[in-house]
This record gives sequence, C-alpha cells and structure tokens, in this order.
Amino acid sequence: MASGNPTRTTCPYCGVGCGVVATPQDDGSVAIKGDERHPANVGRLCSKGSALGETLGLNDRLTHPEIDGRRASWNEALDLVAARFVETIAEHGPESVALYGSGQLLTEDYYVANKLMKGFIGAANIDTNSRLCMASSVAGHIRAFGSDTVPGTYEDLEEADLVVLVGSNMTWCHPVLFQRLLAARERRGTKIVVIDPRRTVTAEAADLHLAVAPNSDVALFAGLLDHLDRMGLCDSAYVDTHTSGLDAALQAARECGFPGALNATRLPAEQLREFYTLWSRSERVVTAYSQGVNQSVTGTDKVNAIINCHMLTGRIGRPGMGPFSLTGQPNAMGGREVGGLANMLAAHLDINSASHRALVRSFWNSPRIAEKPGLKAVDLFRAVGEGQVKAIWIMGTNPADSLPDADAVQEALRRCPFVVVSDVVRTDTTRHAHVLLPAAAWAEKSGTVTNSERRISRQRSFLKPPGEARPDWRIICDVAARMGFADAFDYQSPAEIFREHAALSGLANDGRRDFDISACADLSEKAYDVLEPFQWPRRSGEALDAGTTRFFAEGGFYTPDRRGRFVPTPLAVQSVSSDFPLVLNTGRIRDQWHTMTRTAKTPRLMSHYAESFCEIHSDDAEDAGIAPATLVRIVTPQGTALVRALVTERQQKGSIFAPMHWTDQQTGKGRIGSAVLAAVDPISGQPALKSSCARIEPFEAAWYGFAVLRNKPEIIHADYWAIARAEGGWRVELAGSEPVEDWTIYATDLIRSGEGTETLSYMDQDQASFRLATFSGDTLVGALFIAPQPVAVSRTWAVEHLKADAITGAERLRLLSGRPGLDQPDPGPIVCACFSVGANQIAAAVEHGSTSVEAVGAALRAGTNCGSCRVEIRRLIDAAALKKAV
Ligand SMILES: Nc1nc2c(c(=O)[nH]1)N[C@H]1C(S)=C(S)[C@@H](COP(=O)(O)OP(=O)(O)OC[C@H]3O[C@@H](n4cnc5c(=O)[nH]c(N)nc54)[C@H](O)[C@@H]3O)O[C@H]1N2
Ligand SMILES: Nc1nc2c(c(=O)[nH]1)N[C@H]1C(S)=C(S)[C@@H](COP(=O)(O)OP(=O)(O)OC[C@H]3O[C@@H](n4cnc5c(=O)[nH]c(N)nc54)[C@H](O)[C@@H]3O)O[C@H]1N2
Ligand code: SF4
Ligand SMILES: [Mo]
Repeated sequence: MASGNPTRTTCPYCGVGCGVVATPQDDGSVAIKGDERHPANVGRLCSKGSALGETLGLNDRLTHPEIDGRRASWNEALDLVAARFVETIAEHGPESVALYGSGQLLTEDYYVANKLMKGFIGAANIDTNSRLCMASSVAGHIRAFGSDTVPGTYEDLEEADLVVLVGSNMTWCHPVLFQRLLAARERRGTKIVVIDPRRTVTAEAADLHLAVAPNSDVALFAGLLDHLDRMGLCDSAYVDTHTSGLDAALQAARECGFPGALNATRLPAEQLREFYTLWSRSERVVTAYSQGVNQSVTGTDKVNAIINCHMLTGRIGRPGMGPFSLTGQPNAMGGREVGGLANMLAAHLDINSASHRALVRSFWNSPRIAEKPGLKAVDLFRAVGEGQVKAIWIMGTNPADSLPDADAVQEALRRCPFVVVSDVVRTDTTRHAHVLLPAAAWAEKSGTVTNSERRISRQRSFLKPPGEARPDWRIICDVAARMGFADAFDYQSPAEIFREHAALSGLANDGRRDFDISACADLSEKAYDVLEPFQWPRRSGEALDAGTTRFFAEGGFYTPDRRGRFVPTPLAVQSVSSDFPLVLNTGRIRDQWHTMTRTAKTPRLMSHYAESFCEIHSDDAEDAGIAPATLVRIVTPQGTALVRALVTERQQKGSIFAPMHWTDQQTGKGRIGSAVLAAVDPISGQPALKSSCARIEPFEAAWYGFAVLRNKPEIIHADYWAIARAEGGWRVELAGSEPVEDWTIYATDLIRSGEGTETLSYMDQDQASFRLATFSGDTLVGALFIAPQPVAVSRTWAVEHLKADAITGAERLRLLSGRPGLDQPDPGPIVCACFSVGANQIAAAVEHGSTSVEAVGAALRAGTNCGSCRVEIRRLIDAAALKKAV
C-alpha cells in the first residue's frame, strides 16, 4: 500500500521512552514500528506501543470547546476561563485557583503551565499526577543528593552482574527495558532478584523472588546496610570524601539488623541471607525501583534506605551500578525538570530559596513569584472539596479515577464553582467540567519528553488535530494572554518554549545544579525539528551527541557541602485492624494504560483481561467463601468495588491485588479508586496506593451473564457489569442479585437488534440457564448467555462470531449451545496480544512438541514481537510438563 512520509516520534506511554516510526497510509490508517535509531529501544516496541495505530480513531474525540455542556467557540471558552480565574484571584487571592497537570504533558506544555502559575498568578497551587507516581523518588533523591537526580542510565542494567527490582513489575510496566535486561542476562549471566509481595510475571522470570510482607522494604534495606557494614564493605575512601551522616544512618540500621529485617519481611532466613550475600558480592549492582517503593506511607524512606546501601559501598554512578528510579509516565522526568510539582521551582531550582525565586522571577520578568510551596495533589483536592480552592484547571489526567478516595474527589469537583478540563476524550473527570477544552493528542502534538534515563526525545506530529482541537501549550498561552500576560506567553512554536527552558536551566548554574541543557538555548527551529535523542546534562557549548552521562561516581552532590547524605530510616509499625484485615494492593496489567482512555479502544489489548479483578490467595478466598470466577466485593473504610475473583497462589496470604485501570466508563461498580485510602507519605505527599486496609465479601449472585454485542448498549441493567471492545463489537460480563423475570425481554433490550433479524433462544428446564442469539442475515447481532454460576463459555471463541460473515445453521446451534465444534477450535484466553494467540493454541503447540518458548514462537509467532507474554508462555509449558509428570 502506498504511504506518506515516516515520522520519527516517541511512544506516549511508559517512561522507557521508546522511539516510534509512524507512517500514515493511504487508507487513513497509520503504520507503527519501533525506531531502530532510538537508543532506548533500538527498534523494539511492546504490545501497547505496537497497537498505537489502533488508538488513533476519531469517533470519540473532543473536537470543539464546550461550556456547561453546550458547544462554544474557542474565544468564548478562553475568555471565560481567563475571566473566572482573574475574578477568583481578585476576590480570594492567588491561592484560590489551581492547576492540576500530568506527566503525559510535553515539556513545553508543562513549562508554560508552571510559568503561568508560579510566576504570573504568583502561587504554587500547581501539582500533577506525578505526585501519585514519582514524588517519593523526588523527595528521596533531594534528601540524599540535594537534587532530583537519577544517577545512572539504561546501559547500567545491561552492565550489571546483579539487578534488584524493588516494587517493579517491569515485564509488564517497562517491557522494552525488561527485554533489554533479559538479553543482557543471556550474554553475561546477570542475576535478577525481584522484591514484590506478589509472584508477578517479573518475579517468575527472576533468579530469586523475595515475596516480602507489604511495606517491609525499609527494614529489608536497613538490614542490608547493617550487613554490608558488618562485612567490611564500607567504601571508606568514598564515604569519607563524598558523604555525610553515615553514623546516624548506621545506628538506625543496627537497630533493625538481620532480626529486624527477618521479622518485618517474614522471609525465610536463608532467603534473606542469600539476598544479602548476593548484594554484598556483586560490585556491579543496580537496584531499580518503581511504585512498590514510591506509593507508600514510607515511600521516601524506602528510597533512601536503598540509596544508603549504594552510597556506603560507593556503588553509584559507575557503569553497571547505582540506584535507579524507573519513571512511569513518558514525561514524568520532563515535568520534574520544569518544576511541575507544587514544591518545586523551574529547572531544578528550589522554591524554598529566596535567591532561586529571585533568579526565576527576573528571568521571567514576572510581576511576582510563588513565595512558598503549594498544595500537593491529595491536599489540593481536599482544598477543592472544602471550598478554599474555587477554580481548578485539570489537564492531561483523570483524577476522578486515579486519585485515592476517588468518590470524594468527584464530590469535590461537583462542588467546585469553576472546573476547566483539557482532554482528548470524555472521561469520568470531564463530566464535572464547566469548560471542556479539546486538546490535540499524541499523533498531533510536537514537543519533547524526557525518559527514565534523562534522555530528551522529540515527539513529532504526523496527523492534523481533528476539528478545533489545539495543543496544550497553545491553550495555556491563550488563557495567559487573556489574563493580561500576553508578552510573556507570546510563543510561536514549541521550539521557542524549549529554548527558554534550556536557557533557564543554564542560568547562574556553573555546574551547581544537575539539570542543565543550556547547550540547547540557541537551538534553531530547524535544529529542534531534527533533534536527536540526547541525555542531560548538556551544558552550554557541549555537543549534544556527547554520549552517556552519569552522576556521583566522584561525589559532586548538589547539597550545600557537595556531600551525599545518608538518611536514617527508622522502622514504622504497620497498624492492623480486625474489620479490615487484608492489605489491598493496586497496580497495572500488561495491556492497559491507566484509566484506559486509549488502550480500551483496541480489542487486541482488551483480550488479555476484559474485566477488572481481585487477585486473592486461595486460603483467603476460602475463608471469605469466595469461589474462583465469582464476584467479590472489596470493602475498605473508604468505599467498595465489585470485581471478578481471581483465586491464585501468586498472591500472598493476607494481601489482595486489583488493577487500577477500570473506570465508570467500563464497569458498573468496579472502580477501585472508590476503595483506595488517601493516606500519604508525610515527606513526599505521595499516596500509599498499594496498602489500603480492606476485607472481601462474596457477592451473592442470582445469575451470571455474558454477552457479545454488535452495538454498544446505552444502559446496562445489572448489579455487576463490565464492557470491553471486541473485534466487530463489544463483550459484556453481567451478574445480578435478583432473578430476572423475562430473559427474552432483557436480551432484546441489551442486543438492540432492530428490524429484520432472526432470534434463536433456549431455556433449560429449571429456568436457570438461558441462551439467545440474534442474527441479521448471516451475521451475528448479539448473543446472551445466562447461568446460575459464572458462565462457562469460551470468550475468545464466542467473540469471534462478531466478525464472522456467514454463520450457518449448525454453527448457530453450536453458538447457542455455547460449545465450539471440533472444526472450530477454541483459541482460549488471549496470551499474546501482539499476534492474538490464545492459551489453548499454545497448549496444543506444546502438545505437538513445541516445548520451549522459542519453539512456541516459531510455531505460532506468540511472544516474538514485544516478548512481554513470554513468561506466561513459559508458565503454560511448565504446566503441561507438570501434567505429563503426574
Ligand atoms: N502496562 C502498563 N505499563 C505502565 C503503566 C500502565 O498503566 N500500564 N503505567 C506507567 C506508569 S505511570 C507507572 S508509574 C509504572 C508503574 O510500574 P510498576 O511500579 O512496575 O507497576 P505497579 O503495578 O504499579 O506496581 C509494581 C509492583 O509493586 C508491588 N508492591 C506493592 N506493594 C509493595 C511493597 O510494599 N513492596 C514492594 N517491594 N513491592 C510492592 C506490586 O505488587 C506490583 O507488582 O508503569 C508504567 N508502565
Ligand atoms: N489505585 C491506584 N491509583 C493510581 C495508581 C496505582 O498504582 N493505583 N497509580 C498512579 C500513577 S503512578 C499514575 S501516573 C496515575 C495516572 O493517572 P491519570 O493521569 O489520571 O491517568 P490517565 O488515564 O493516563 O489520564 C490521562 C488523561 O489525559 C488525556 N490525554 C491524553 N493525551 C492528552 C494530551 O495530549 N493533552 C491532554 N490535555 N490530555 C491528554 C487522556 O485522555 C486521559 O484522560 O494514576 C495513579 N493512580
Ligand atoms: S516499553 Fe512499550 S509502552 Fe513503554 S515506551 Fe516502549 S513501546 Fe511504549
Ligand atoms: Mo505513574
């Protein structure tokens, strides 16, 4: 097929920051492949990145501004936003307004948002979803290093002998980087240790999995610090010359010691010893961590407990060693560079320093500057609820779902006198907007992002924004101009903003601050256009392609005395409650991105998990009377969520896990944010999204249902429902606590079949099971399966009927019976999303002699693209071997 010009851009999902080549095709589609020239991925993409082309559809995009739900012109909408902000500030002061941004904004968007708030409105009530994501890492870095610096690079993971992954499900969440790590293990025999209360796919791929008790990481690493010291592994030369505060940190570590670590983690002693020995013996060790560390009431202490061990041994900033914070969002780092958090200033300058504030104010030539840090996300939305913040502008994030105690957030937005939301689609948050602004989306925006290893890459547009959608930086500048700040926001292009950001980073810097990209301060439009990915710092005069940068091998920390600081990390006591005896852990699955506004558009990505779930250890399930695949109510002091029970041995006793992704758009009562507690780390303000106290209760279902539908139903009548896109239509899971009188009426209402259709149905004798299928000509309009237990129909097989174009008599009966015929093998639940390969297909290939992951790949292609399902394929092979053996 003929095609347009390829555009080199960056994936809008995770912090790995893979380069993508997007090529618009003549039929309107866009071909997506990995950029072989991008250093982060060298051509690879994961399942989400590969499916980007399928998320570009425009049918549900916001295409024009709205005021109170009616269409408005840009002029009207922008005038109103500016006027209401100006009025609110005049009446109640600058702290009565707020911005809430996102690590998914581009650096240029973020820079102008921060400039408007801190420099021109003159308060710091701008915070971002990075508070939920990276704040503990930022706080830990600043405590230890004096700056928010990630010392290492991705190459370190490839050059290490030991990689410890703490609270990171890297296989699913940073898939391409994980594949790089696995390739390095093949080459050099890297040992991988995973520290996670759950046996995740990442844990299964590891050489050692420490299934620690939730939140015992501080004790684990305090015990390690003590152990390293006892083994004489303190690098005295490094510690004496470059650090301070060891004694106090060691004292706290000694108080914990091996017994303290053993007690807190509840690990077998030999496992703990094995880990300490491995860490001690590996000079080249990287400790990489993510949300199991950050999202905790002790998140900042966890970060420092890890950094302490690296500083003690001098294993920092040299090839193959160091602490490494894996950032979540594509531009989490860029947001930190521009000072998007309420307690930071632009360019890694300190909001608490009068001289730094003066520096920024004079650089911006701004009338004022925020004098103190603003409210952090959880407090910010509390202040909205309590009426102190009277106008808020939310951009690029969906707090109605993603903040803890999300019902209270929705209530706060409902009460707020003026809510502005910039988004690309309708979400649970946009429902509360007085003014809704249509933003340009990934494919239509230009700017820069920074990945986990401080590498700045260009995002380049390759499609025109639909309707009247505009890039975020432009919207923000337009509002700023109408608020009276036209001169300071008179940018003509993202390049112009980037140059200013680069210039500020070099201002009065002289090596005193880590973040410096002043080499880009004079970048021409053309040079910005063709800018290759580069790693910071790049100080004025340095070549952009100067190669890898690392920090702190020779000290040079950014504290006043240039010494790195050890931080004592005392042990916190975890409180338990008999009403809520379980720990509710939440997080991610492989194929969904956050609140699913984009990934739910592709059937392929919905096939791995089509509904939300709660993973429960079999003993806990039994105690609570919950059978596999039934429904479970997760109850916390905050609220409840109703989801599918997934009973597994991968979950440790006493802990349950639910994905963060499902919202009111896809499920009736399964939004987990309703149940998550809003406790925060006292230092970073990051919510503890992984440890709400909870209990589980069975849902007494009178019936269960499953439907495949060509048309999306307008309303679904059921106590439980979850809807997902499927090839050719939709798939819906249902359940109710009350019997339904007439299933035929129910089915007709759900299927919305219209005229000229033919319906077959079947009701069994006890009236408990019912099946109905409606056809239009030879194609299926919808089918409904009802049973007193969870419906035992192969979902993949049933869903395939939606795209079949000639369903004949025998096939119709088989569909009605819910059982595939021999000529229609059931692929089983989809394991490989890239090539849509199901578990039954893999099992059959194993049966036919493909007994390695590679052989399965050769036979079915499964696992040969992004590789993030390879652990699951391995699991199926092992299960088959086990079955043969017994
Ligand atoms: N597929 C996919 N990938 C993503 C995203 C996505 O939405 N989908 N989002 C991106 C973003 S923004 C982020 S922040 C990252 C997050 O990436 P990760 O942090 O890897 O993902 P999570 O699933 O949130 O949590 C990681 C693990 O922490 C474990 N954990 C919970 N409590 C503890 C504890 O007390 N100690 C330890 N050691 N571990 C614990 C959980 O069991 C979980 O397996 O992923 C990024 N990548
Ligand atoms: N329970 C629980 N909750 C969590 C977490 C958890 O582990 N457990 N993790 C937390 C973490 S780490 C994160 S990062 C957050 C993520 O949470 P959110 O940021 O709330 O989630 P997203 O779905 O990524 O929201 C991004 C929004 O921006 C819109 N959008 C996309 N592109 C653009 C654009 O170019 N411009 C504009 N204006 N809008 C755009 C999307 O449509 C979407 O509505 O969730 C947090 N919440
Ligand atoms: S690993 Fe996947 S989601 Fe992350 S940037 Fe690369 S392609 Fe995108
Ligand atoms: Mo995140």
